[in-house]
Amino acid sequence: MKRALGAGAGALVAVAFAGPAVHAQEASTLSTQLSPLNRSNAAGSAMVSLDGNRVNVRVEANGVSGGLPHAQHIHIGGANTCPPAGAGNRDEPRDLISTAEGQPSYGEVRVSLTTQGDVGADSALAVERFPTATGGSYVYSRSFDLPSGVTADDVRNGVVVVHGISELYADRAMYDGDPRSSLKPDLPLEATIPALCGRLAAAQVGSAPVGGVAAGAGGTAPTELPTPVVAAAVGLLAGVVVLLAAQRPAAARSSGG
Ligand SMILES: [Cu+2]
Repeated sequence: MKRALGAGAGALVAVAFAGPAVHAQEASTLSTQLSPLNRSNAAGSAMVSLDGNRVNVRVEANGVSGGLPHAQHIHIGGANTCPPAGAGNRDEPRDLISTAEGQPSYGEVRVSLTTQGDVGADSALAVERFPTATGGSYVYSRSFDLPSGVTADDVRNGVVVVHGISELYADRAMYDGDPRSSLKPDLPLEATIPALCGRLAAAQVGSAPVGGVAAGAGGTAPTELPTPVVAAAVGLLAGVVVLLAAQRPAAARSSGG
């Protein structure tokens, strides 16, 4: 009886190991902290779960222009990184980095993180289908199939960019001002300028989930919504770790994490 139980547990561990062992270099969960660009005073995080061509993307943004939509994308190409200070080479006293000026760093829009409908590059400026930052923050979560021509490997090199800063020119509460968008001249620069940027990387096992714990400062309702989901994921992971630890010699347990 005990022997049968042991074999069963062993099989379970083997199943748990199959994913990571086979895809050792293909992380299925990516994450990044989003850093402010163009003095946006914003902060955030992004997490991308990959399952073949299917992805779940979660973006949390705080301190972004309130009551306004924020275009957000996975950019792929260029140097696969966020633009450094000084990347904006326009004749601009504040050294602002337009979306176009950032492209040598993060490449072009390949996935549009819309709330519904198309997620391809054609939806890059579909303003009505991007999340609105009620109260200056939002949490976005959506599962979708990658658009044609974009692979999971592309996404592993992706950079998440959130756009829109209304505080730069004229009325601070709306996208306005004279400077024009580098993407679409009939839009103000404020509507498309990068506000947050983060390069996706394999999520580290044992690290705190991105954006899940350090959300105490704002305490806004949208921030708290997905916590149970994160907690469930962490709980599941912890269960696997405990299961694995139980199968190892005692000496090996201290190295977990
Ligand atoms: Cu973008």
